[in-house]
Amino acid sequence: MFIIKLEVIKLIRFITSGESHGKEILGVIDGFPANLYVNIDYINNELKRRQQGYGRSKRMKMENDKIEILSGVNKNYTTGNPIAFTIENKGYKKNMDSITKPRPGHADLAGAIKYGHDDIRNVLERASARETATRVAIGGLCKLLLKELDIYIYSHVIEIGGIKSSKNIYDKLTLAELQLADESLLRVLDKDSEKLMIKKVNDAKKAGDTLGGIVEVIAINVPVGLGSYVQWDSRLDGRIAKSIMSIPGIKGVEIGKGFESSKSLGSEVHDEIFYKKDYYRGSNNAGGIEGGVSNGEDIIVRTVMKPIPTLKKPLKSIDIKSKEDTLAQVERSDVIAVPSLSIVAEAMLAYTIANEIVIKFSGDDLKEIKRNFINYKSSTDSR
Ligand code: EPS
Repeated sequence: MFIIKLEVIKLIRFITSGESHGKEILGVIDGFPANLYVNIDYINNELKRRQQGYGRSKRMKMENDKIEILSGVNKNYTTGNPIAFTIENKGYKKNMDSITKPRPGHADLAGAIKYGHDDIRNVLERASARETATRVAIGGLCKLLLKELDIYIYSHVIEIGGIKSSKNIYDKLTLAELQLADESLLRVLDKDSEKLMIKKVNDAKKAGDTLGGIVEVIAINVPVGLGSYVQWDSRLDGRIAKSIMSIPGIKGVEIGKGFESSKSLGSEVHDEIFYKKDYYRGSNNAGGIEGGVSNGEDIIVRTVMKPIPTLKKPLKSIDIKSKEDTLAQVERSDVIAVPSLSIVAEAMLAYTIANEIVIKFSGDDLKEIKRNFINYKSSTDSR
């Protein structure tokens, strides 16, 4: 008889709670290392970045997202205890009207059937992308941890409604330019394409319609050796894909050249290996991950958001009470939320990488993580 000994692996875990028009939204983070300085202004600025972006609803002008930390932080430093926080909903509403006309593309119908609700309000209030504000706060905390190790995450929008930006990480884009995404209305770095995209958003709005798009997220200075090929669920690419796919509205995730790489020969895709003081590659089509393990190159993730399902010119639906033909519920909503997705995807990538850092460099205390990290980097051929 085999006895399988289950190892207790240190992990950063989080859950969120709250509804779109409830009093507050909340998060609890467990397993976060002690002794990290929590720069609240930095986290609040991350929340502000998520609220920017052309094409969002009036709700974003109304909210002024800020976190209030309730536990796990003392005199601005993490204690190693679970960290709990809230974000106020200025859009708090009591006794909202019931909804019975599910919107195609939203969680409305499947959620109402699954949980046995006659009122779809119970589904959509939680399925709302409002929840992503809590993820951005958690991502902000993770980014602060990553900064201590000189790891940074950037993102920008590379496509909206089928219009492509000419600048992406594989084409003409520099790191310096990437850092300018915050200054753009749509987080697009090709100004000519951005103008066309803004027109497309305006046209969709006029027509009572919505749009989706594609975001590119890049993590730099990630060390070799995060994730593992030894077990299916420890692969870094699998973990990244799961965390990004879990963002509302996401329909696809690519690592590196992704789907594009299937069109090329192996000799054109794989990144040749060189050595000068350390290993380096001639290209990074793999997006920084080989065999489920980070290889020291930048981690490149692209993700696709479907068009927002709440349409001013609604699609056909069925009233779940009468079972009669109807048109879907019309609610105040966004025409597009791809620029916000860009920040949420940064947050989820930051969380996933921070989690891998804690697994690999097993720290309860930030100082211990730093020691292990520096020691590892100086004792291996790794960047
Ligand atoms: C959302 C609808 C809009 C968005 C909301 C997501 O809110 P409201 O119904 O109050 O106008 O603004 O996004 C957020 C509140 C947010 O913080 O991102 C929806 O239907 O999912």
